[in-house]
Amino acid sequence: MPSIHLPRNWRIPEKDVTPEQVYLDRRRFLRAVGAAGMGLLAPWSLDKTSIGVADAADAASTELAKVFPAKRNTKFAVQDREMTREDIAARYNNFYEFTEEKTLVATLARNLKTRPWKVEVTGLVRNPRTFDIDDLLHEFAHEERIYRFRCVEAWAMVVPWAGFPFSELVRKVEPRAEARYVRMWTFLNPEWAPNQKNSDYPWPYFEGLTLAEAMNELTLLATGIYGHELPPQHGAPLRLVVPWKYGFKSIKSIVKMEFTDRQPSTFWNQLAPTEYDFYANVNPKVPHPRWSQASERLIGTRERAPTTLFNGYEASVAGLYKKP
Ligand SMILES: Nc1nc2c(c(=O)[nH]1)N[C@H]1C(S)=C(S)[C@@H](COP(=O)(O)O)O[C@H]1N2
Ligand SMILES: [Mo]
Repeated sequence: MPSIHLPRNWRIPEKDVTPEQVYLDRRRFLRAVGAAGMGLLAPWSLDKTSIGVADAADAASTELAKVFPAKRNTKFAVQDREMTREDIAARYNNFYEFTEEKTLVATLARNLKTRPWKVEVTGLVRNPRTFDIDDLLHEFAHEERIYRFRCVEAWAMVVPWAGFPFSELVRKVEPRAEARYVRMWTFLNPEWAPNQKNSDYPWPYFEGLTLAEAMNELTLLATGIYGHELPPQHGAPLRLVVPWKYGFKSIKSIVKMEFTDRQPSTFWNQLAPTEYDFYANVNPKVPHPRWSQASERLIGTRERAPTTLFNGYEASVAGLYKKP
């Protein structure tokens, strides 16, 4: 579609002012036109010699339009709470690599360069692989799921992620019998992320799950949110989402995973072991040493609501923690 310039969608200022539905309808329209145009209707699109540097962005956007919006999987819905408005969720972020000021993350994280981007999967697996993010987008069937999300700081939101089950990636790489955990790392690049040079945190951010947790049906590798690819502040181009755990487990902008036989140490546990444990399962009865976890604030509203065990996902995950 050389005639339609469609930049990366977080740079479309229009996105901020267009009601989400209009915006999505427009993307669906572009996707339909793109599909038809590549086939029969637009002979100029076959003229490879005209595809120059300027068209590379168009090509990337056309590819993304094949993935987003992903088809909603209605099995994963939230009945008792409204979805958080996109402009609220996208302006209230934790991404300490950039800043510790939630409302400034979106602006600073624009420096995150998400192409090219590789994700190395290594360790105790039969098929170690390094995925290019664009291959990963197409190799794994994407779906949309609406999840509750609960930060350890006692705020909560409800957002539509797009991505694929972590279990699908596990199946591809085939962990060896000894593998019990998976460890994950975020990028290290102080040129993009000022707080990686201005602070004494043990960068890069690292997290981990048990293999059973990674295999749970709720565990998602997300590449999108609100019907489009992840904007940088939400952890582009690939982040973890484990909705029954406190938000810090859901590591952003993943570059590497390692399957291992030992429980990995984690960023926040290393910094403050008495405050942030490896499991970090949402539990109203276990207060943080400095505040209660009994209730939570719903961002974008004036409401507080009671916290629920496993953030409302007890039926899916309680079995993971039953002593044999
Ligand atoms: N790499 C990285 N991942 C991270 C964080 C971070 O600072 N760096 N913050 C975590 C915390 S505390 C939360 S609550 C969520 C916030 O995700 P959101 O900004 O998309 O809502 O990301 C998590 N993942
Ligand atoms: Mo958090």
